[in-house]
Amino acid sequence: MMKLLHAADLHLDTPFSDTPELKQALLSVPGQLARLCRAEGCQAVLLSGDLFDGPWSRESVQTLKDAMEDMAVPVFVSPGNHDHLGAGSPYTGTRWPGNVHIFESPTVTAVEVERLGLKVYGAGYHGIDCPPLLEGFRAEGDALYHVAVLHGDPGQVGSPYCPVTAVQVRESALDYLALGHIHKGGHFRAGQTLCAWPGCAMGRGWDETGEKGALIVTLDGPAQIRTVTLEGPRFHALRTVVEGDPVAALERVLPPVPNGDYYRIELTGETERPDLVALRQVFRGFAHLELVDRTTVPVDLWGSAGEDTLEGTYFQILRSAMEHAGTEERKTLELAARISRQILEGREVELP
Ligand SMILES: [Mn+2]
Repeated sequence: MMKLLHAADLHLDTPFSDTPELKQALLSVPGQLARLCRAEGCQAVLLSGDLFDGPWSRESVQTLKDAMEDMAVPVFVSPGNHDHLGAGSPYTGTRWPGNVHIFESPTVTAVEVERLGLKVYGAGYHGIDCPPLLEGFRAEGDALYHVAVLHGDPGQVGSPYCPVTAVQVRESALDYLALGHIHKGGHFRAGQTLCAWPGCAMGRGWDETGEKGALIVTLDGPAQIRTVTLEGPRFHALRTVVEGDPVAALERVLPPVPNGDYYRIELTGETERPDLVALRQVFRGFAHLELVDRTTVPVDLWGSAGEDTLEGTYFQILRSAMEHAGTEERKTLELAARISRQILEGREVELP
């Protein structure tokens, strides 16, 4: 059986201008991958590009090299759009450990690890975009296992980032296609081939929420993947409806035990304005808690109903109609009253 570790989109040296404390966390990712590789007994490692975010530091390059050496198995890298092989690339300008193979050709080439019966195909970006490299590609030869490592976009046909289609995947005759580029993990099967992308290795902001990590791939018959979450901060963008007690509303979405994750919580609903300062105090155990107040002040719908004014008569008519209406019609009448009230009070009209 063949066991592989697949990771991508580390984006080392991400600037983190708002959250500088995350620099060190991100720098721990290569070491975590090395420990995972050893603990799982992986026989090779596939790194599908964007290992660096852009301008790279010596410290990050050295950290990655040390981790790769520590993996002590063949490591294959396919540079992506963020870490392409153009001028100043860390891949061509510096020496890498002997077990590392960087796919430097802009077209697909292959390397065979004969003692493993493994043939690995790959290519590297030479600029910020890349043509569809798998168009017309087909794995060939008598190796036991055929895998490819690429930075490619499985989502859009016209993508400038090596678009990958289900037809290409089916025709590839690969056992496994290790992609990078899309930061939220995913996979699909086409023909005998499993195409998967792990997503980014660590969440770096509000657009990279939830658990992040790497994939353990087993090739023994049809390829199988298992996601392993890495240590590091997680971003959670959540929303809660306040009905009365805002503390209860937050307790519904926050875990019972505070942690160091990043939470951005939108408070919604029709309620008295929540006191954000007091709420932050209640939940001070959460190191990174951002509260966004999107609640609206309650509307006194029927306040003037029955008064001897045009407004009072109007609301009285709506209220009387509601008494004889069915459930759906009641909802419509209440909505009419609500919109009318919002207009009368000069508020923004909120449609459901
Ligand atoms: Mn990326």
